[in-house]
Amino acid sequence: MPYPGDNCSTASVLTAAAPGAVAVIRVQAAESAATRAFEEFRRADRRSPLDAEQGRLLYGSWNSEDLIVVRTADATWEIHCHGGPVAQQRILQDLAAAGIQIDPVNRETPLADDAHSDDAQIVTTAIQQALQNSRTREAANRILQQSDGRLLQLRRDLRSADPSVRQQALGHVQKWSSFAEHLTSAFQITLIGPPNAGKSSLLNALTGRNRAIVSATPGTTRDIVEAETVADGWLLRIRDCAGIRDHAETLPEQLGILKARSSAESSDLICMVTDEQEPVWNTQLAEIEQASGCPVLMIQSKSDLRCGSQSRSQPSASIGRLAEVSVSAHTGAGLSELRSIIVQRLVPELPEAMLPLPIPGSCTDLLTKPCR
Ligand SMILES: Nc1nc2c(ncn2[C@@H]2O[C@H](COP(=O)(O)OP(=O)(O)OP(=O)(O)O)[C@@H](O)[C@H]2O)c(=O)[nH]1
Ligand SMILES: [Mg+2]
Repeated sequence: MPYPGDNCSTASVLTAAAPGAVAVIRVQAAESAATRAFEEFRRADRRSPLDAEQGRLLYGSWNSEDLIVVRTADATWEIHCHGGPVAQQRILQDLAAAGIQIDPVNRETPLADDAHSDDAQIVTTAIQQALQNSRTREAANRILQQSDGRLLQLRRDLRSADPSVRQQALGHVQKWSSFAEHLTSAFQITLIGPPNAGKSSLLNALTGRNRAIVSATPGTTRDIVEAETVADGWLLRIRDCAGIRDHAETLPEQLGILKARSSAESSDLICMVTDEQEPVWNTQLAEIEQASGCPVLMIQSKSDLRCGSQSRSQPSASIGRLAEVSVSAHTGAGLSELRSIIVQRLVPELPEAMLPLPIPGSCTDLLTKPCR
């Protein structure tokens, strides 16, 4: 889309009129007006929103307030600022001073449909809360994409839809609910395996932190140790647990194993770590694998100790089937492959860019509550 003429530059507040945590101001402006307007936007790297790629979040400040600017089309930007009226007003004044005409009352916003303003409020609140809770740029981007009115449109469509169409829409909510939920919360991954398999070393290597104690003494880890990392834009909370064996000798060891099993039960993914050099498999590990309600990924550790001719296609002697990835926490070999496989297991499919997503909280209510 070309830049509009100077006298067609406009700014509209897209969020509801009531004060909220975040306000979104859309600016459609001629190049000269946009240049003047964004003079107030400061970033350490001095990058201008006029040159930004579409969809990239630019963090910066405006009148000493932290905010985000995102270019959504050639000549259109969104300013995501504090939702208080004073903060919004100061930005609108600066935009007006730059020659941009301010739309009086959210005229064009899909979120301000008077007839269904309670629905609009639900969506606005859910998106604001989700944005506040998102921890990665990719997640924030996906949530922001939802603020273009698509959720309200779906709601409107559902009002007039027959029951089978409504059913389909609910199926859609179901299908993407885990995806949407993890835009604001971490995936839980549990590292399970026999003692000394290299679980704690793997936790440290994957998260880049010296979080868990590593030692050559089997049974070092007793309690659960967790740490977070981001892979392909997804937040992962990885838990390292006590090594599992069939005849635990002491009460602390038995309790540690119970905790490990319970963590595995509440996980989104179990990583079964076994040391190919010292294959150990036991009935408890087999039980955890069989009873798991989530995907199980087989990992061979300590690949640096393996003879050169062996590769990841070797079946694990202990498990009797293929390990899916071999890693070395010491050399880092296989770690990036492991990260990719973990993400594939957790997010096997991505929604199309234009799909409405059941953003956690009220959005799900909005799509599931009966239409008036
Ligand atoms: N060569 C090599 N040694 C490793 C690797 N990962 C772990 N180790 C060694 O294996 C031993 C056990 O490692 P840990 O990470 O403590 O194993 P664990 O599974 O957490 O053990 P427990 O907590 O006792 O169940 C230590 O001596 C580590 O240095 C690896 O990738 N390569
Ligand atoms: Mg350990």
